[in-house]
Amino acid sequence: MRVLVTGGAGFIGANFVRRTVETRPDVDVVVLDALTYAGDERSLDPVRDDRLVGSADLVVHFAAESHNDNSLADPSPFVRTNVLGTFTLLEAVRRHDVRLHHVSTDEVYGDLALDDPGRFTESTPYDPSSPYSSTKASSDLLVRAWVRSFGVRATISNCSNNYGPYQHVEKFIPRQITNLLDGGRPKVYGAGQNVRDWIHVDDHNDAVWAIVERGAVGQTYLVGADGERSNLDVVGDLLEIFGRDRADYDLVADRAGHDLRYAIDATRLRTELGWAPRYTSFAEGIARTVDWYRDNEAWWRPAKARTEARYAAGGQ
Ligand code: TDX
Repeated sequence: MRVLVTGGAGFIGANFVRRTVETRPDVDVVVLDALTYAGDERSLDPVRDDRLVGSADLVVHFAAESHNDNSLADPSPFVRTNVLGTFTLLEAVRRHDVRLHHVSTDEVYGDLALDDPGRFTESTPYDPSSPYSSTKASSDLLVRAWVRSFGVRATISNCSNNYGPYQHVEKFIPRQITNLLDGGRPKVYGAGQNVRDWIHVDDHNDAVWAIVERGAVGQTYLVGADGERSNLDVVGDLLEIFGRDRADYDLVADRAGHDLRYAIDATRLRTELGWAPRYTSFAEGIARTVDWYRDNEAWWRPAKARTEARYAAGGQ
């Protein structure tokens, strides 16, 4: 089998590629990636001449602009990459009748109240809040329309917050780990009460393979590992790993429109496809992630200073 992975140099895509190459010797992987920080639709230019898609049995579409804070500062690359990029890919898989898996986010469903007993399911109405999540929601809707109108063989997954190795230092967990490695303090938006539903990136990518191999074309699957934690809980755990006081963090300016809580009900994925997460202990997963950042400073160091300078300019 030959798989084309868009965004294969990004966080989740790169973990998908590494894991696939390590565990599935029968699969050939081709990566299509802009190889710059700022993804843009040109990352999918090669698709337009069809050679890459035409020679693939499967396309897994990770390529996206993914950071909410960046989407607030400048939404335009999000529209180009997430909406036009997905459209471009859909037209290519349609022409060549190639199976597509589209990787998306739980943020398309908006947010939940802290005390809401409910969680997101596949039938929760779309209600995105940010420029980022609205462009991901748009891309999901394009995929659904191409399935219905043109018979494109596609599936969609909407996953909760990922953590693990190779995540950019702009994101919450790597930012705090690298601050702590530098002897600094975690920076928490608002009052730190926001809740995210954390899943290890390997568990997410195992779910992607389960959907590709056993999922129903046209279906959407929510991916989550029952990992709800407040941002203050996460920061407290990280501080403890570093032998620091759990209260040794700074509260900084809140994100505009900041989603309060995400929570995934992954019953369909678990019961219909038999998927289960292997990282059931957040404490263990996060400790291994801290070790990875400690051992791989050369990977994250180049982006750290400019990322922090950007946050500092915004009071964060
Ligand atoms: O320094 C920070 N301090 C802080 O308190 C940063 C960077 C974030 N936060 C908060 C904001 C969120 O409540 O931590 C939480 C997580 O923030 P992010 O890592 O920016 O993730 P989030 O906005 O939840 O979106 C992530 O999960 C869904 C990914 O970035 C998205 O691409 C994915 O779709």
